[in-house]
Amino acid sequence: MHYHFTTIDSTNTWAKQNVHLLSRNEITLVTADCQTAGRGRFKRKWESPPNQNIYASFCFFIDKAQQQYLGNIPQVLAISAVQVLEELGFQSRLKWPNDVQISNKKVAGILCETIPAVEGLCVIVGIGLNVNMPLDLLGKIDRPATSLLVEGEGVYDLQRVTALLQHYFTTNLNCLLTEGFKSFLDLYRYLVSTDQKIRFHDNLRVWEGFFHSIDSDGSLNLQLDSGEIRRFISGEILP
Ligand code: BT5
Repeated sequence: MHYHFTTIDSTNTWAKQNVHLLSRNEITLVTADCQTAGRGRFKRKWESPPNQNIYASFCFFIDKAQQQYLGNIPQVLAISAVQVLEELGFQSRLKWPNDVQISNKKVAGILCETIPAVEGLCVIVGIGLNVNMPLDLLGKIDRPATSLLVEGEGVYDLQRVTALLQHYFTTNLNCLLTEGFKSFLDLYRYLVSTDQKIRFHDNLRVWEGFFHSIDSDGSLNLQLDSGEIRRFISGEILP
């Protein structure tokens, strides 16, 4: 099932408000040409100008046993975006947990939300991927941002890029939910730069330390000055 809108407030918000329209047995894709209230994490805004970028939410149901992989779902969508970009000729990397970057500039961001459902959860994982966004609009964003147009050669077909993303994510999600994150761990560790001093916000307070490693479940291991290693399953590395 695929719902497409010319203009919508946010594809994630629409999906959350219309759970009854989402398929129980397959991924429902919700896309829009433009978002008037695109959302990032922590109530931040996602710039969503018309007809330039991909704004897509993948919606599906997981059962109780699969909930152990919830934190890995946005990571696997980020990996899928990297694979799409690679197929298009771009080398990208990840900033933990799931920002997609080209040359240290953000090209895609991911927002994963859930709603309680019978015997499990409805997962709504949204991605904004800057495809044909020009430099002047990117320059208005308060953190370094880029697009395929700026990094590559010319304009990209949004439908083709969306179809590629749908293909990779469908395959990867199936693998995650049946086999677990171990199949992605080597690639994820390769794509995320560790071994650096970072400031880290865990939704409660700011930590300073050394980004020691990625744990086997995809979480971040932060080494504090005391030598202690603390494991975080969510939060963000501060700029
Ligand atoms: C994210 O949040 O990166 C999640 C973005 C998810 C957007 C998709 S679009 C489809 C679906 N529907 C929605 O409403 N949302 C999802 P966060 O890590 O909090 O990053 C937000 C920050 O990224 C902002 O505060 C800006 O600094 C920056 N930013 C905003 N718009 C951007 C853009 N188009 N490209 C790059 N960076 C941007």
